[in-house]
Amino acid sequence: MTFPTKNKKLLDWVDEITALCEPEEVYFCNGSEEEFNQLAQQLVEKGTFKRLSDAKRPNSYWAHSDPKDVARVEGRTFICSEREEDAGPTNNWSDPAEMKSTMTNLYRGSMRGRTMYVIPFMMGPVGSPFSLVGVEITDSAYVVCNMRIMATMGAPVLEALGEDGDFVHSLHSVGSPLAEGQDDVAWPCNPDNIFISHFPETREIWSFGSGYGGNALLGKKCLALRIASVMARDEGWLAEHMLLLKLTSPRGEVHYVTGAFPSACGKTNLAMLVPTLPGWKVETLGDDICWLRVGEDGRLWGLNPEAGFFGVAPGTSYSTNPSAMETFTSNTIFTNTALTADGDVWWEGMDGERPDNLTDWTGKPYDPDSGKPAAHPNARFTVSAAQCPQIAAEWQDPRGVPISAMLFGGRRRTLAPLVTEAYSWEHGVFLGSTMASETTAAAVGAVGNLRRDPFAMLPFCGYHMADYFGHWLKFAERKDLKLPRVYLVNWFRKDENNRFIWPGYGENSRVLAWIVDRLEGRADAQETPLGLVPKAGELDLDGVALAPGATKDSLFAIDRADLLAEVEAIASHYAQFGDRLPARLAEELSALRARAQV
Ligand code: GTP
Ligand code: SPV
Ligand code: MN
Repeated sequence: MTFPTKNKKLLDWVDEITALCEPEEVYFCNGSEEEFNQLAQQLVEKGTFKRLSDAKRPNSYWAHSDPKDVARVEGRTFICSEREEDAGPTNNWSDPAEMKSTMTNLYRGSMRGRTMYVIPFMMGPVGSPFSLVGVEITDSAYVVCNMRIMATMGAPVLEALGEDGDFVHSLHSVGSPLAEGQDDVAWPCNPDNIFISHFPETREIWSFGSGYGGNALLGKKCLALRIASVMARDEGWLAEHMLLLKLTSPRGEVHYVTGAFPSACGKTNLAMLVPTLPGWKVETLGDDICWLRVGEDGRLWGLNPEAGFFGVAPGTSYSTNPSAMETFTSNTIFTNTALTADGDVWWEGMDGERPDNLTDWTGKPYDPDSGKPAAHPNARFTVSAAQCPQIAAEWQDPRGVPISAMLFGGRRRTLAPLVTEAYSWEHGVFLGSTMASETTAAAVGAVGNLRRDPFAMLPFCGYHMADYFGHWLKFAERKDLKLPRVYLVNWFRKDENNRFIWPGYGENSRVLAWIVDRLEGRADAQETPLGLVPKAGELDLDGVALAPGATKDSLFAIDRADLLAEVEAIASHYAQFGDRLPARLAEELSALRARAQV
């Protein structure tokens, strides 16, 4: 086959991987709709995809994975920097040469009997100086179909690549070669040999064994976060696990806001918020990743590098997230949701009654008495961002948009108030670096355990976490900058009956409104040990349905014993970084301890 590129690095690499992985054939993707349709049809014939009813959800597909391949695998994710200390205590590290040798053995012949797809892709809008080009080589047509939604593919990418342009080498194999005449399975994978490896110095990604989400769609977490965070450290910008939204107040004031929440903690929902407060408007720019750079005006400018959403399905309904529901009415891939008898998708938390005769996410008839959910808790939809009814007109502006405020948040049943404003940028870095959240189904492992997840980047920072804190702090040293204000939010406080106190979703607009009032100098705040909270009457709670018996105090009260325990928990979290922890953060901790003990 002749390839539509003269890029020597790419042609050489394709040859090298072809020789290593021994695919039956090599296919160079052009990103066209026709190509997508052909691959989707092949996946239907193989049983990987089921086409949904065209009357219900045109041009959409349902897939269900191997039950051993349902989420990111943090324990098998590696940062293979030259020096172990550069990966830091929060990452798995492996020597790059050793990892390459181990994985080369795994890749040898791993694509036998399969087609090897070459996907040139771009993260970031075409024409933006900030966009990054990668090439993913994969033996999964499911990955190709998802990548076409999540990234830019095709001619503009090859043009940007040119004859000698470089790209992030992103290699992926499901690790399931087929012997002569062997039948394929619907979801090939190799769950006992998963490796998601990153080589930050050479900007390479090697993924093996999993076909699911961030393990396999390598432009997303692997490139746009883990590799990009290292580039950002070296070049003075930020690559963050953040949503990006545009907020317009009833007075017409426009503010762009980012939000860093851990996986399955509310980014997509906040990005597509439909305000309950009259006159407010939210428009969406991104739901998972934001790259931030200093603009000529000294502000931080944010850009969503993704073209689509890979969003959590369970819990999504017309009452919680109507915009998401309208986004995936067509042209969508659903993975690990349940399937209805009439060829549509369903999941727990969707509007209305649970339909009868469901097929569960494992492909079997659903037994409602099993006590198990019909959809996997990490079931996802893959859909183009352009289909979102409230997408902001400027979402692909090559310059990005200027950020007024950054939110950090997580799931904490206690302690963290509904909203807290940082005293300063440095205090904001302290809040980000000490974030904690209960674990979710987005990663393999136990759910509901409180863990520190600094900046929601614990699984995604490609270098030493303490150096990353230092990188954030450096922005404060530049006196020419007009940095955004930082807020900590928590939609997930619970009462003694384990009920969420705050209704969340559209009602979160009340918190956004207070933040704009702060930015515009209209609202007063009150000091607490954790930061500034709204003064009495400054947060509009008129008509809000809190959990029975709850008051504003239930959302903001800081229990003294909890606070003292938190100080010690932060101290032990920081202890893992030793001398590498920036002095400023140790000072912030001392200041918190002093405020807590008053
Ligand atoms: P990733 O794609 O994994 O990074 O997740 P995310 O941060 O985008 O989370 P998402 O918005 O998909 O929400 C995850 C789950 O939390 C869904 O089940 C939501 O319904 C639920 N959720 C989101 N926002 C709120 C909220 O304000 N309150 C409550 N109680 N639940 C929420
Ligand atoms: C996350 O886990 O934060 C996700 C889903 O956004 S995945 O792409 O699988 O990482
Ligand atoms: Mn995410």
